[in-house]
Amino acid sequence: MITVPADPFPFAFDPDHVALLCIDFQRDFMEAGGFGESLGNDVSRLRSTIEPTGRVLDLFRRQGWPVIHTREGHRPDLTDLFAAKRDRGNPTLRIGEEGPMGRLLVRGSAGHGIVPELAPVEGEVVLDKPGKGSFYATDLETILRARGITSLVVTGVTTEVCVQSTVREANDRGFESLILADCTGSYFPEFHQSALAMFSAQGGIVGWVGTSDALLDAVPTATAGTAAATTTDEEVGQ
Ligand code: C5J
Repeated sequence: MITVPADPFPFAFDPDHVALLCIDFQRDFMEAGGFGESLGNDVSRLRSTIEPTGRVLDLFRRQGWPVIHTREGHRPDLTDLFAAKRDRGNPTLRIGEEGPMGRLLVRGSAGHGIVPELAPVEGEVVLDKPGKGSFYATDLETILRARGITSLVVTGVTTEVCVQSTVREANDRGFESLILADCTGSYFPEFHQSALAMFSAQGGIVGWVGTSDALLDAVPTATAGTAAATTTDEEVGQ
């Protein structure tokens, strides 16, 4: 077992049963001209997550531990987009409309892709999801159970939206999540802090909160995972 200092108490995981979740590090949320900016957000607030997440990704790749990337978005014909989601808010552009990086939050457009710094490599799962939670309308649970994964290290954006939905869904399914504070981010710093506090409150009611450094320090350099290579989602390539 590997034990990582965390709130509310150390997070212990078996390296043969752990996976890294990289949630929605998409250009549409992280770069100018995307969906996040169309909603009036300052997307530069998410950029600080890239460097530490890159170091955690390197760790998982070195160890041979599974990595799963998610992308929020919709079919080009928008048949999986509820009106309730399409019409919410007062954006300059709506989902499916043409922006500087192609159609907003539509699979296959440039903006839907993951930022180049954190791009998936061959053998990593890329999971497309129409909602906020990564378990909703996806085969994530099947993928995790088929691999015997019980522990999740969670990174991604935004903390109080897709990360929060996902870790709550994971918790209800019996998975244990370590959410890395510096590898998650929000357009609203106060929401980031509040969401992290909610995860670890009440004895870890949703999960554990730690940092990339604490995780990196806790993993012995000689430890090599035995997990086999992951499968790539064939439906949509990066
Ligand atoms: C949002 C997400 N914020 N990935 N999506 O709409 O958190």
